[in-house]
Amino acid sequence: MKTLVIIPTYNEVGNLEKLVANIHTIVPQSDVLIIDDSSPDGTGKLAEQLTKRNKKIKLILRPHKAGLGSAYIQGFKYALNNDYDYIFEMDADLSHDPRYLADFLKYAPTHQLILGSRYIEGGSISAWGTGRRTLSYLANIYARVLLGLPYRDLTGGYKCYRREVLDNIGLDSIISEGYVFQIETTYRAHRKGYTIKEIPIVFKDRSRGKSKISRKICWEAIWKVPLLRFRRT
Ligand SMILES: Nc1nc2c(ncn2[C@@H]2O[C@H](COP(=O)(O)OP(=O)(O)O)[C@@H](O)[C@H]2O)c(=O)[nH]1
Ligand SMILES: [Mg+2]
Repeated sequence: MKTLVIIPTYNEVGNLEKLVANIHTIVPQSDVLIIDDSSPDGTGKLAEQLTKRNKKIKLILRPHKAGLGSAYIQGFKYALNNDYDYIFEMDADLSHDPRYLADFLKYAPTHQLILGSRYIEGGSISAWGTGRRTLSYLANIYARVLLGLPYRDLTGGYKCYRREVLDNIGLDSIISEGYVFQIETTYRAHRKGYTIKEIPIVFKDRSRGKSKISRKICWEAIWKVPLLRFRRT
């Protein structure tokens, strides 16, 4: 099975090299696709050097910061065009421990979408402050109730898709740009009837660099989640 780990980056120069090395320790067979939006801190230049050293590292360099959603869509299309079977999403900031990649792969033969979950037994968040925890908790309840979804963690970005999911959820009609993208993709997969499984992950706060969450991203989630439901009818 061909496996691809997609990592969107914006100002992650202090995290990227270690992350990619740790990924390859756990899943040496996997390719890694970095999607960098011309980070001012030189993440893209570092990524270019990494691709020269290792054929299993790929890079898409985009001219401007254009959001997480469009970065992932570009990565998903790359995965479909290059015949990958298992496609991962993962943050670059070392919040997502690569050791869980092995857990995801245990379930991938039997489940079409696997969600790394902070909110089921065995999962947790270490080190986020109360404000960020509350925001994440409320965002999850909001999406779960409005969209009628049974999953506990809808906003996480550590996920594994089988290719048929990406092929059939309609990548070109996705409306989300920021973090609500994670909710929209899981909602679409659920509505198509794909088998979805949550596995526990311990989420660590980033130790280097800054979070890109913003008011704009939060507002987008508030108004787009009901819109997703509305578009259904
Ligand atoms: N290419 C790209 N990556 C982004 C963008 N916004 C965020 N990211 C990356 O998406 C991941 C999650 O962002 P992060 O700031 O850690 O969010 P948080 O963990 O929710 O605070 C990280 O790998 C970021 O570098 C963007 O506009 N473009
Ligand atoms: Mg993060």
